[in-house]
Amino acid sequence: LNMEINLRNAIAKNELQLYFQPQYRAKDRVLCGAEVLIRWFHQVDGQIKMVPPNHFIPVAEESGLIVDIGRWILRTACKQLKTWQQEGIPLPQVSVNISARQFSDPDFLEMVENALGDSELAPEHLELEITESMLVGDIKRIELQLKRLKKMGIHLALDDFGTGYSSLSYLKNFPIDVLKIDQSFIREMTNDSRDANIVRAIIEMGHSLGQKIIAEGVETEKQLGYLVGRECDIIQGYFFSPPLPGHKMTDLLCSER
Ligand code: G
Ligand code: G
Ligand code: MN
Ligand code: NA
Repeated sequence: LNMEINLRNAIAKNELQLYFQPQYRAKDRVLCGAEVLIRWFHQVDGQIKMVPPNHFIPVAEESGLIVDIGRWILRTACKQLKTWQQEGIPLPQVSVNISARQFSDPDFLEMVENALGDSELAPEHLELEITESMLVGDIKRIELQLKRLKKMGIHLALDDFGTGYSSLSYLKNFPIDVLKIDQSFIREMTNDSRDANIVRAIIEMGHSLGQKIIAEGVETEKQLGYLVGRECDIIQGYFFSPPLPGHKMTDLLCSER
């Protein structure tokens, strides 16, 4: 409850910050996007402590605060990318995590439209990350919502792919552009042939459905080599970069220009 009260004030107190984790095209290592990851720098008695998102996002979800926080995240991400574009240091796209509660909010589509409209960011520069767990329930409503987002020109990515409970048949009906292979498969891939085989199968299946594949949590040259060999499209992970605060991301964009 304490955390909920503190979190309620976090936006107003400027305690939330966007971090950006660069994503690179596997075949030529060209920077092609960034995932937005939230950080909470909570001030207590003059001390600043970083509260990790796995601690406060669930609290934000349960309390419903995620609707306001998620709106702030999306709007801030769109504005930041637009600013980089205007400064001549463009990034092709930002990818923003959407939580289940946000996605099922009746005003979600309008919120996304407003974030794009107010920032004047073109929709093709925005990707939304949803998870398999959000694809169960009212299938007709979900399908309609995804199709409307697609029609707006936004890209859709399925995060943590392979760890949820959704049926693969959804991949046939839902307009998903990108599969993000969960870190847990990448971690053991070069030690455990079962993980390597799952990764290979996800890449082949995704490609056969016209999807791009992102590998997350790539930390080693060996993992990168395997993924490049299997024609994985995009690489994200500590091998290239951890999530960076905005000013560090600006430095990186300038150096890659
Ligand atoms: O960045 P980190 O690895 O600490 O993130 C931990 C978890 O928090 C991940 O599952 C990630 O999806 C989630 N998370 C990070 N940033 C956001 C965000 O902006 N919105 C939502 N809904 N979840 C986030
Ligand atoms: O659930 P989601 O995929 O959105 O969460 C991404 C999380 O993974 C973030 O907390 C991010 O900080 C973390 N992360 C990003 N790259 C790596 C990596 O190479 N190794 C590990 N262990 N974690 C990573
Ligand atoms: Mn994600
Ligand atoms: Na993930």
